[in-house]
Amino acid sequence: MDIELSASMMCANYAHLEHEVKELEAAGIDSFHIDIMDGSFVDNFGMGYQDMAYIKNSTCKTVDAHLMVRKPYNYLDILFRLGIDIIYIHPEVDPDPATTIEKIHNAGAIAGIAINPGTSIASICELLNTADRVLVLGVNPGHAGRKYQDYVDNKIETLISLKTKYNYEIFLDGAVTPERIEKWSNKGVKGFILGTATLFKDSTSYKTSIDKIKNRIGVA
Ligand code: S6P
Ligand code: MG
Repeated sequence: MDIELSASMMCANYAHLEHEVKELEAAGIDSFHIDIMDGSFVDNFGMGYQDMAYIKNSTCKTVDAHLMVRKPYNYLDILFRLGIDIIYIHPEVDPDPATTIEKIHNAGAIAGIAINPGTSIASICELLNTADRVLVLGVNPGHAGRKYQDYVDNKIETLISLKTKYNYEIFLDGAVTPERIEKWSNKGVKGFILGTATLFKDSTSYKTSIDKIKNRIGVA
């Protein structure tokens, strides 16, 4: 089974970012996830321009930006300049999400739509034609350590059933535990954003946590 494990860098130790990146790489992480917030769409501020530049320049692995912001279109040029590989937008706060996705594609980046627990598939269905990825939030957005919303399970099942028709990959973000990785990877979910529920939970080393996940689902 080919899955992708991504580190949510908002949960890492900011005082030692370079060390964190290197340690995560050595532990076998596949990519880095960077949460960007505007204090308006969500009541928090995530990482900033300098953090993104620093992480992007410290690794050869892919780096994504999860834009929890209103009007994500306005942030794209800065992300293109930094060479961010994957950009997730929340369509419900973009006046024209299809144009934003087109602009991401024209810049050669991968485009994803992020959907909150309270966002229905019906409301974003047309965008599935153009998005490369769907980032399903299992928690309400804006903070690490939030409670998983069980009703999201139905949405993940529906998105799995539509994924061949529309040709996208599904990633899960928020309260991702080893149990959820096992359950959903078996059903066809491709990637998992690891935060305080798994990777940044306690003093367990990143390698031990990642090995435990990989052993559990039977990948080397
Ligand atoms: C949530 C954000 C996430 C979190 C991550 C935290 O708004 O998009 O990327 O940083 O999910 O993980 P956890 O395990 O603390 O929920
Ligand atoms: Mg995120």
